[in-house]
Amino acid sequence: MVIVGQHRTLSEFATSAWSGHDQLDGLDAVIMAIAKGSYKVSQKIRAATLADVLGVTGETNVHGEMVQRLDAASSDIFVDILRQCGHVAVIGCEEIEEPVIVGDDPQHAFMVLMDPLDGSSNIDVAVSIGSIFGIWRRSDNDRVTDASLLRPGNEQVAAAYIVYGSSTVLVVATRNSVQGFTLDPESGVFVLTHPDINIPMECPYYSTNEGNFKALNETSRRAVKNLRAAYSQRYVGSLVADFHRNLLKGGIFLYPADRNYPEGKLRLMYEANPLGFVAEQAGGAASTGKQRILDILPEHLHQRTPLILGNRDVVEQTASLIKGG
Ligand code: AHM
Ligand code: MG
Repeated sequence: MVIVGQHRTLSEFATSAWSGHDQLDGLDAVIMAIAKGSYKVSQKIRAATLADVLGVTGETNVHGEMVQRLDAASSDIFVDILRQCGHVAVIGCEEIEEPVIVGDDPQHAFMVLMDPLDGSSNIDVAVSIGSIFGIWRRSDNDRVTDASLLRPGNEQVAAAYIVYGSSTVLVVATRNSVQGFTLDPESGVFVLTHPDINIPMECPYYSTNEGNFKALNETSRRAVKNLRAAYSQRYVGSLVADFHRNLLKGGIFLYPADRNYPEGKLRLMYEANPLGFVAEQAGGAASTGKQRILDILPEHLHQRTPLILGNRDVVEQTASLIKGG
């Protein structure tokens, strides 16, 4: 059953909200490119086992074609589609060492940083995974270099993520609002299903890897114990899926620095900044425990960070415990 007719489509929303407005002019094309890419990725995910794309890069499938891992395939899909959309100057990608420079004509007004397939441990076990995008506006007439992407998260003009779960949902945040769209798998069209998302004040859930408890320092252990005492635990192990649930239902995600990851595990530019932006625009917060995520001045593209993300009050309380307050 095609449900598009009853809802406002992403394309209709994008044209009215994200084109012709100063800072956001052209954002509609970038978001539509992301949506188109995510439809292709969602189809690949659904067909993955049958299509034999879960193997290691370098294998050959029955058609004699090289088999691509799903994360490499997703990266290629989004890079191609963002290049072609005509509004993106440079792309930074978790899967690619160096930034992909597209061009610096005035119309190439946006810079995109992305984790094309988040939740690597869940890719081949049929559990929800996602894609994450941070979007910056290029300063007019600036030449685009590898260093152009090293900007703090508070300069993002938009951020988006897709969760490939029991349904495929695209959430887009700008400084005006956070909107959620669900993919109609028959038509390939996204429709507005979650207008004006605000994170609930209540915080029923905390999401953290409890298996890491012994590797935490004393203050982080205290913070986790505090969460245990107050909330139910939910942990998918795909950041996008954990964040999406907490955004809609209320909750907090925590991945502190630990013995295995002294700088934290998650990536500042591809994961923490975009989801931190979404969280803040929805009334939540994002912190390292010591500072606001969006205030960090990045030193390199692939740097990691501790991350506390979600309900504002609980993020602040948890950060203060981790700081040793
Ligand atoms: P990835 O980008 O390779 O998928 O790694 C990031 C993922 C997040 O999606 C998730 O929150 C976290 O790693 C889970 O880590 P762990 O398995 O250590 O709990
Ligand atoms: Mg990831």
